[in-house]
Amino acid sequence: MLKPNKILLVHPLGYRSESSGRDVSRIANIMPPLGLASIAAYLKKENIHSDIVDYYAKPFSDQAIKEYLTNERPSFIGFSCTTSSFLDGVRIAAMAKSMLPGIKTVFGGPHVSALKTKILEDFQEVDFTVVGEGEETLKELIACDGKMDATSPQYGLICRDKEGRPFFNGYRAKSIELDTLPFPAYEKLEGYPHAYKLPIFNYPQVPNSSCISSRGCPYACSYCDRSVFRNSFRYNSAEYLYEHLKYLSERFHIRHVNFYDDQFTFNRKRIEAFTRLMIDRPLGMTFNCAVRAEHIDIDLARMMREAGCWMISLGVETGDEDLLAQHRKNPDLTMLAEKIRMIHKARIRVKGLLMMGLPGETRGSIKKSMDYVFSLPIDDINVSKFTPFPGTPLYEKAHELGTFEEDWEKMDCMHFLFIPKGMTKKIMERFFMWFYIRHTLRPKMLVGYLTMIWRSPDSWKRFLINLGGFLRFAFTDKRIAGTSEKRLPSTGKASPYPG
Ligand code: B12
Ligand code: SF4
Repeated sequence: MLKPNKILLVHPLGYRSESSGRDVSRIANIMPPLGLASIAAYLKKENIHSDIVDYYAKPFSDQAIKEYLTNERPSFIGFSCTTSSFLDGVRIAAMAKSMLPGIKTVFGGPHVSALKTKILEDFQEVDFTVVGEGEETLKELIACDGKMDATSPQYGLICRDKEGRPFFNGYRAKSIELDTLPFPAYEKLEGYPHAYKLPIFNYPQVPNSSCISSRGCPYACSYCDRSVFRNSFRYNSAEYLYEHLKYLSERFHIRHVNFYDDQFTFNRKRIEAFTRLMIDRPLGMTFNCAVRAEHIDIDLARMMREAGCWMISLGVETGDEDLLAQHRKNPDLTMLAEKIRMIHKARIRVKGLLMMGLPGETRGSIKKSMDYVFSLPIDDINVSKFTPFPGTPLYEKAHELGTFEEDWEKMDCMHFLFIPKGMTKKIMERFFMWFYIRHTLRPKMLVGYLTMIWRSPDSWKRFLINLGGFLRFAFTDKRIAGTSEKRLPSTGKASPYPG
């Protein structure tokens, strides 16, 4: 007999556990699964018991899951998946079903929200998927012990009808008001906060954490998957946000927070009020956030700095105006440069987020991106390899715009799976490496990294301990060090779509 009202929530790794120690991406940062933590807190309020297993923080968790299933016998197991971690979730779901045949598996997150009924068509291991935000839909699913079908009135859920055909009866009519949600159940993440680490050189103090204070983004960039929260913008009030940080500080002694909101400053009034609270009633905490250049000005930047803002990330994507116009709709590189200089003037570090390999990318456009970035006071960069994710406007057209190897397990922005017309993988890899080498070897950057010895001493410690892994990545371009990356055992389903 399985226990109703009980669910094990799992954050899969996406590849074999044995590779985790050599995964340069995991070495560089390990983030708490905030979606699962939010769901767990919400379920607790609704008297539904949940526990969380996070393979990112504890890669060798198969045994822990087996023991949990044997001892606790939950009626549900739920998975939070991006595209690259989805097949690992399917592997664990199969393992759970082989141990407890009656257990019901439910998947949520961007990958299943984007692909909707296709997931249940192709993966028998998956009983339900939740499209969009998960708190209320999962509660309803567990409350009726999974006895939902195509005739049930609930929205946001995909299940199979009596003939076994996947069925989606649409999005939920109303989104959650974020101030009604309890703070995420960080306490259910084993080892929190010390098991989690923000990206190296991205924080001044430890312990630190990531945090979310809004959902959704009204823009529609061609490479961005907004299948979960879509195009509205909902947010926590300044007061809620302040109380959230206070809670993190008092309960877990967090001293720095990285906001992963898509549009932290989209509502200027909210951030003004938040900065006032942080200035008037200081918590001794610093924070980072990401903004779009249109939504920052010098007064706001100064207030943010006074409130503890340490670093702001901005999507630059490319220094080529034609490419920008195609993919981001606001090709004003002059305005972007002004905003970057302005943030720098407000004494906030600037991180530029770039993407290489968008459709239309050429040698010329990459060179333009380098020249643009190196002409600006940008302190840190992140260049990701463009990947056409399901749910993005570019996904459907990817095969027309270049060659695309749709291998989900490798869709982690660290592999060039899409090659734009006129380019080759080899050229792209060379430029990618060249971009980072040129960036890092500039005297200004070298001095900047040196100042991190006192501005972020913990980062230096981590950097030196893992120097071998980073150098190997720089020269072999392999996310997971070794002769070949350890893949999941083949399910024969790596990509059910034409490649
Ligand atoms: C923070 C973040 C990260 C962090 C940490 C991710 C983590 N551990 O959770 C880091 C930096 C490590 C990261 C890495 C990557 N990320 Co990321 N990331 C985000 C970001 C900005 C916020 C995620 C978040 O916390 N959201 C807030 C919570 C509350 O929402 P949520 O997690 O989606 O959960 C809700 C629902 O999805 C649903 N749900 C989720 N899980 C479950 C489970 C069940 C059972 C149910 C019922 C429901 C459910 O309910 C939740 C609450 O409402 C999102 C964009 C976004 N705004 O969401 C991108 C995003 C998820 N990332 C993305 C990508 C591409 C990546 C990377 C591949 C590359 C990269 N950009 O670095 C890697 C892949 C890592 C991996 N193996 O999964 C894409 C995913 C696209 C896709 N289809 O895969 C997104 C959507 C960005 C985008 N717009 O394109 N990411
Ligand atoms: S890339 Fe940023 S601005 Fe563009 S749609 Fe995605 S979240 Fe919004």
